[in-house]
Amino acid sequence: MNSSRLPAAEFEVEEVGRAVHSDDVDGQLEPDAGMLQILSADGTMAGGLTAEIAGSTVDFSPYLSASDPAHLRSLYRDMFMIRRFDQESTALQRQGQLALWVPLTGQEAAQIGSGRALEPQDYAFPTYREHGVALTRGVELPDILRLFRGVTNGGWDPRERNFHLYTLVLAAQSLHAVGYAMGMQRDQLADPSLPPAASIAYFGDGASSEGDIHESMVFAASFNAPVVFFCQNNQWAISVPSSVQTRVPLAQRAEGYGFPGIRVDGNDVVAVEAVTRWALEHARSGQGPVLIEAYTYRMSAHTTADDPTKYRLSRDEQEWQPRDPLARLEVYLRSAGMADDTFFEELGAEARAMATDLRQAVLSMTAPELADRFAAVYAEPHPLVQEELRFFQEYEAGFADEVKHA
Ligand SMILES: Cc1ncc(C[n+]2csc(CCOP(=O)(O)OP(=O)(O)O)c2C)c(N)n1
Ligand SMILES: [Mg+2]
Repeated sequence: MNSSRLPAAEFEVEEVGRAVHSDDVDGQLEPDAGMLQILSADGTMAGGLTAEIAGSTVDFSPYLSASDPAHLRSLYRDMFMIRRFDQESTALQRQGQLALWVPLTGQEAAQIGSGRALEPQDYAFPTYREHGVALTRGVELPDILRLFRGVTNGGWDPRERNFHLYTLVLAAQSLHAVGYAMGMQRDQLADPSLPPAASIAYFGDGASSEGDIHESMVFAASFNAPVVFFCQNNQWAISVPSSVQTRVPLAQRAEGYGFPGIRVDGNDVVAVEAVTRWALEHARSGQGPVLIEAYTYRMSAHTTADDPTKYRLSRDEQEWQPRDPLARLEVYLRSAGMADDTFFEELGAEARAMATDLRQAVLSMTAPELADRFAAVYAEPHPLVQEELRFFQEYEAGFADEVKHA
């Protein structure tokens, strides 16, 4: 792997004393430093994909789907549907139907590619942005919005999909993923007839600075846990550029823990899928953890509560437009004769129908009784919670007259 050292982030101090990033660093690491790619931004597919990992050459050919038209179309389909889902969810939030929305636009290839690499017995631990991975795990899309409408504490049964609930505490899910992987490792020892399985921990460039990530990686290495750490480096942690989180490409950190680290073009769905399939197989077959850094770009706001024009240049956003993960696959599918206008038109119609159904599903979601929330605090009744419930009920009863006259 490339071992280039990047310049330290330089800071200026504003009058108010807040550190700001200087323009010369501009939030960008060297984009191509050791990055694996097969489908380039202009839609050209390379002949193969190899990399030097831990002193030997790995050939990703057995994991590549580049020559399978139906598979490539289905990858495109997933990316297209989840982008449409993202747009509709943003609109629903703007219309007051969701409390908040976390957009994924720009990260479709990183999520669909890695999600499609998983086998049913593998287990994924997402952050709050992994709507694309949720789609690949068969989570019903309206269920994701139940959380953002505030009508549930979860949204789906993680055990049904081997897809954990969204985790908002940065990096906490990486510890869960390692613990789960160690459990699967022991289950496998106890019952060798179980299919080998791995877990995958999703996290961001900002979360990579959390102590939980360090602890997870130490444990994973010490116990040779079957876990893949999948870092989507979308180059921003809200308003903080990734160059403040690290002086080296994040994938290089794996070397210090003693397991392979791979930097892949996170906007190249074919490469992401191949590399993740390799990494999962590596983990499942007892060879230990792998760190994948999917180098991508958050093309939208951090959440609908954020305004990126306050801290990044539209010039940078425009620079990433031509590297769009969907556009490059569309160019390839068309030029290789694997998809025509009819395919894209039908997909457009299918996505519009999905968005209509999604909207109806959201509008028909009923709010839970607030009093029921008190029962979800502890498994057993608790005197303090019961006292608070009584207070709440008395408080609500104080408005009974108003409700009658309304
Ligand atoms: C432990 C913790 N600290 C801070 C936050 C507030 N917070 C929420 S998202 C976020 C940025 C995370 O950036 P990154 O890990 O790059 O993921 P991204 O949002 O870009 O997908 C922060 C600081 C939090 N949720 N949890
Ligand atoms: Mg980020």
